[in-house]
Amino acid sequence: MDLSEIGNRIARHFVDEDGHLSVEPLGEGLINDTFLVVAEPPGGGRFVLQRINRRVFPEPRLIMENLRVLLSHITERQAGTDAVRDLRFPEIRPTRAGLSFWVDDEGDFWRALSFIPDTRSQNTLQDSAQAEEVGYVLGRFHALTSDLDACLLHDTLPGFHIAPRYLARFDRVVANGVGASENAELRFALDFVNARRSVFAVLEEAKLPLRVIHGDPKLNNVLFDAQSGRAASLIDLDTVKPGLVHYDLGDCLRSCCNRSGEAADDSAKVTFDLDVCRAILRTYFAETGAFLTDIERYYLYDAIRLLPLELGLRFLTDHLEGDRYFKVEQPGQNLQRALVQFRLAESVEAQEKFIRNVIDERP
Ligand code: GN1
Ligand code: MG
Repeated sequence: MDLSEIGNRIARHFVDEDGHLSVEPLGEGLINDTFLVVAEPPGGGRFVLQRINRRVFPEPRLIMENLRVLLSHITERQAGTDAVRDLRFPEIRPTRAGLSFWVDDEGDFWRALSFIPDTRSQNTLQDSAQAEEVGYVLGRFHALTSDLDACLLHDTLPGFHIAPRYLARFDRVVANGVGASENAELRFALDFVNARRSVFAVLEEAKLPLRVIHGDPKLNNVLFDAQSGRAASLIDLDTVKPGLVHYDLGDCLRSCCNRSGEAADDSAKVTFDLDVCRAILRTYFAETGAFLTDIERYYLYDAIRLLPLELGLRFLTDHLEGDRYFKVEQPGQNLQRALVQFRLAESVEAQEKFIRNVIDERP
């Protein structure tokens, strides 16, 4: 049975009536399996069905608990504010039995979320107006959650974004003899990491405040309103947890400022777009200026350099380990993804002075 058929069978547990369901793959996530389910009347409606990758998320239950805490906090915070700019977030769609997930015969966790209509997502930015919307939505997310006690959230993915741990894992893989190769691209990637070993611990050693973070605010997790083009939502809330805002900003900028996209064919052409960075930071700071401290601001450059390096290292390690974490369509794809991130990190390094100036521009 293929995955869509399995999805179709599972989707039934999330609808009350026995009408026809169409189930199609949705999005480009590299971890979970995601489907759009369209239920014909009498049940009616559209929703998003996901199988949580248990190899990545050891306790999927915690994801749903976090989601409840987060959504109720945000709903409360948005009540009474300027509703025109309210962000929309997916709601949990329970099973027929009223549970927040369905566990199948294999022990896999499935959950359903409401579909946010009249929006679209993108893999590359079109213009600086969109960049401003991205900065707004991430800043607004941090502002809305700035008074949510981070201790109320579980760590759904222990070690996520703790860069020295990725380096330690890489070292273990390489120490096992994996990666010794004449392949020039692989050699370049291994040397690239080794030349930057001291960079990986910078954020962890900086004693920065723990806040509520999104964890994965890359461009295609921003939904834009289909009519107005304004940011309407920040989706993919599975990695929301206590962390450093630096992970979020670094991740958002490595995704948006790479105008060639994460899947660029020619990594040599990948650069970090300073204008996009400026536009995102301007609107981000406008939303977060009230609580972001000078020390947090000081370390933003380090985050902008670290996050592409970190993701590149994660792709590279997964390539060396046989593509067990990130989905691939063909062998070598995780190495190509790593090269894209390393070229991006190189472009960040080359523009350090300018990026620091942009960070220092006050809104
Ligand atoms: C993964 O599955 P997806 O595409 O939402 C990864 C992110 C990476 C991203 C790169 C839990 O996110 O950290 O930045 O791929 N998520 C996890 O595309 O590892
Ligand atoms: Mg994700």
